[in-house]
Amino acid sequence: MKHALKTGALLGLIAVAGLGTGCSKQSAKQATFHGETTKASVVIAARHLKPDDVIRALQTFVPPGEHDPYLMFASGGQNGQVLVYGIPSMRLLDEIPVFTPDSMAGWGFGGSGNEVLRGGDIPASKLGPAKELNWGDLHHCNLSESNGVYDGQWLFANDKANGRIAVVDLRDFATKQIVKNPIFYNDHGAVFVTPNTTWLIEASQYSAPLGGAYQDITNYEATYRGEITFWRFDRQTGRIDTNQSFAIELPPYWQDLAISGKLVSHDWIFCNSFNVARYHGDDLDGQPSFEAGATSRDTDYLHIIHLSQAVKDFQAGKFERVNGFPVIPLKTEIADHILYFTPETKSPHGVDVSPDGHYIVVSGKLDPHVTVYNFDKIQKAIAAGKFEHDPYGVPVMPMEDTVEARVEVGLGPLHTQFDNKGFAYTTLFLDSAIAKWSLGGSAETLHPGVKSWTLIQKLPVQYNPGHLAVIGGDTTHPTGQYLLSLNKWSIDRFDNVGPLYPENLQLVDISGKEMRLLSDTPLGMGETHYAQIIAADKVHPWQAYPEVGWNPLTQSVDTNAAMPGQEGIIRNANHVTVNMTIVRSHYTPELVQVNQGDDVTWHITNIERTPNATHGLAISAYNINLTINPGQAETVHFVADRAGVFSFYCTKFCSALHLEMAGYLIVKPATTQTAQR
Ligand code: K7E
Ligand code: CUA
Repeated sequence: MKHALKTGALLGLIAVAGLGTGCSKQSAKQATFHGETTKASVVIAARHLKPDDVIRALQTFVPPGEHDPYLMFASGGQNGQVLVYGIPSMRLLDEIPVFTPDSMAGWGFGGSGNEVLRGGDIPASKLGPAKELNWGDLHHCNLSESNGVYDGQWLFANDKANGRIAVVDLRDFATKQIVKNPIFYNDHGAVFVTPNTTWLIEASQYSAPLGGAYQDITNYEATYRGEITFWRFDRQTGRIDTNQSFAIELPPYWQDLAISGKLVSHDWIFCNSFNVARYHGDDLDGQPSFEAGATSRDTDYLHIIHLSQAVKDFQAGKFERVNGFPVIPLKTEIADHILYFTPETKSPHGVDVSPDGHYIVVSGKLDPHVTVYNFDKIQKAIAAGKFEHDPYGVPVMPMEDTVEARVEVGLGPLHTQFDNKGFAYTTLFLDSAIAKWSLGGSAETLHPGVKSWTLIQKLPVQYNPGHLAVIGGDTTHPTGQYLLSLNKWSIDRFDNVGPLYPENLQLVDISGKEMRLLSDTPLGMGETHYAQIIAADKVHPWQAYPEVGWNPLTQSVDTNAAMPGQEGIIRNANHVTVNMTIVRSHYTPELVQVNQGDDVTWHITNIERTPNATHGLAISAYNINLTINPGQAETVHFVADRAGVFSFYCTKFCSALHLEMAGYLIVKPATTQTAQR
C-alpha cells in the first residue's frame, strides 16, 4: 500500500533530510525558513521537529489531492451525529446527520430529513403528549457485517439519551430510519450487530418500568426492569423491521455494553451490568449516593444470552406485549434456557469478543485486571448445571468455571480491541494509557518468547481514554496497523479555547513491536465514544444519485418528483403544489405566489448529473433549508401562514452566478389589514 512506508524507508528519508543526530535545541531555536522551504533540513530545524516527529509526520501525512486508505466512522457523542475521518491523516471528511438537525446537510428543516427525524419521536399515549426529539447522545456506531467482517453497506447508531437507534445507508451516507424503542427511554449497549447483521442489539441502561409508566421507586425490585431489544434488520428494504423485532426482559440491574459472539460463539450475546445491588437512593433521605450504593457489591453479572433460543420463543409467540411490543418474560427465558449469568468484577464497562470468538474480555473499572471468559468453559458450565440463582431465578454460573485468565493491565480498564497478531489492546481510563497484552494461544505461537495472557506494553495517552478502535478490531479479521485512542480529556494539549475543552483523538501506530503515538486530533464538537475503521475501498458510495428524481428515502425514482418540462404551480382550492427543478444557476419557477393560509407542497428536483453540483433551497422566515444533491428530489410541506415577500435562494456556492440563483415566495395577505402590518 502506498502509505504504508516501512521504518527502513523512513530512516532513509530522514538521512536525506539531513536530520541525522545534529538537531540541537540551540540551532532549532535560531533557525528560520529564509525562503528555503524546499529543503527538508531547514524546515525540520525551523519547526523544531525532533527525529521521531519527522517519522510521525511522514507516517501520517497524506499529500494534497491523495486519499486516505482507511475511513473511520466515529460517534459524535452529544452532537448526535456520525463523523467520518480519513486515516492516517485524521482529516475530517464528513459529518453524517443522524439525531440532530444539521444545516449544512439541510437535515431537519423540511424534506426527507424531517421525515426521518420525526420517525424517532415519542408518540402521544395515555402517559402524556407526544415529545419531539431534536438531539441525541450518540455512543456507538456500528458498521454492517457479512460473515463477521465489515461489508461497507450500512451503519447503525444509538441515542443513549432517548433510547433510539438509527440506520444509515452508505450508498449516500444518509440516515434512513430512526426507531424509538417502544418500551424504554434510554439505552447504552447499542447498536451492535450480529455477524451477518440479522439482528441489531439495543440494551437498556438505567432500569425503569418497561413501557415507561410510573412506578414508585420504593417498588424498584418488583416493578423496575432492564431489557435488551433485538431489532430485525432487513437488507432488502434497508430498514429495521419493527414487526419482526422483540425484547427480552431482564432484572433491574443497569445493563451496559452488549456484544454479539462470533464464529464459535456466534449465536450468543454478552452484556455487562452494574448496580446488581439494585441500589435506588435516596441521597436527600440520608442514603448513600448512586456511586457508592451501586458499587456496593464485589461483583456484577455478565449476561449470557442464547439468541436463537430467544428467537424461537419469539416466533412461537411466547411473549407478552408492552406498549404493543413483544417482550419475552424473565420466567420464560429461565425455563427455556435463554439467559445465564456469571459474576464479573464490579462496575464493568467493556465487553469484547476475540476475533476467533473464543474469548470474552470484560473490564471492571475498579479492578486493575481484564477478565477473560472462555466460551467453551461457559458452555461446559451451562451443561454441568452447577448454578446459584439471582433473586429473579436466573441461573448464575460460578466465576471459576467460566474464566480463562485474568491479566493485570492497569488502572481503570474499559474497552478492548484486537489485532491480527494475537494481541489485545485495552484502554486504561485512570492510568491514561493503552495496555497491549497477549491473548492465549495465538500470540505465543506467532511470537516466540511472548507468553500468553501477559501485559506487553503500556503507552501513555493524553488523557483518560474511553473506547479505542483498531482497523477491523472488533471483527473476525482485524487488520491492526493503526489504533485510535478516543480520549475524554485534553488538558494541556491544544491552544486554550475557553473552559469547554476539545476531546483528543490520538492515532497510534501498532504495526511494530511497540505502540507509538503518531498524532493528536482535537474534536470540539462532541465526544467520540466509539469508532470503527474500515478500508476505504470497501465502501462504495454514489458520486451522484443514480437517476434524476431520486427519492433518498426509497432509494428509487419518486413518481411525485418534479421533472424537467413539467415545472409549474398547481392550485386545487387552498392546496398549492409547486413543481420546481434546479440546475446551475436557476430555479424553475422563480416566482412562487400563494395566498396566506394556503397549504403548500413544494417538490424540488436537482436535475444536475455533475458530481458535486449540489444546490440548496433556503426560504426566509419559514425555517426551511434543504440540501439537494445531483439527481435528488425533495418535498417540503408547509402552510403559508405568514404574509409577505420572502426570498428563497441557493445556499451552496455552486457557480459564478450562484447569487442569482434565487427567487421569491410571495404570500398574499388574507385581509388588507395584515398587508399593512
Ligand atoms: Cu465507553 Cu458509551 Cu461505549 Cu463512552 S461508552 S467511552
Ligand atoms: Cu445553486 Cu448556488
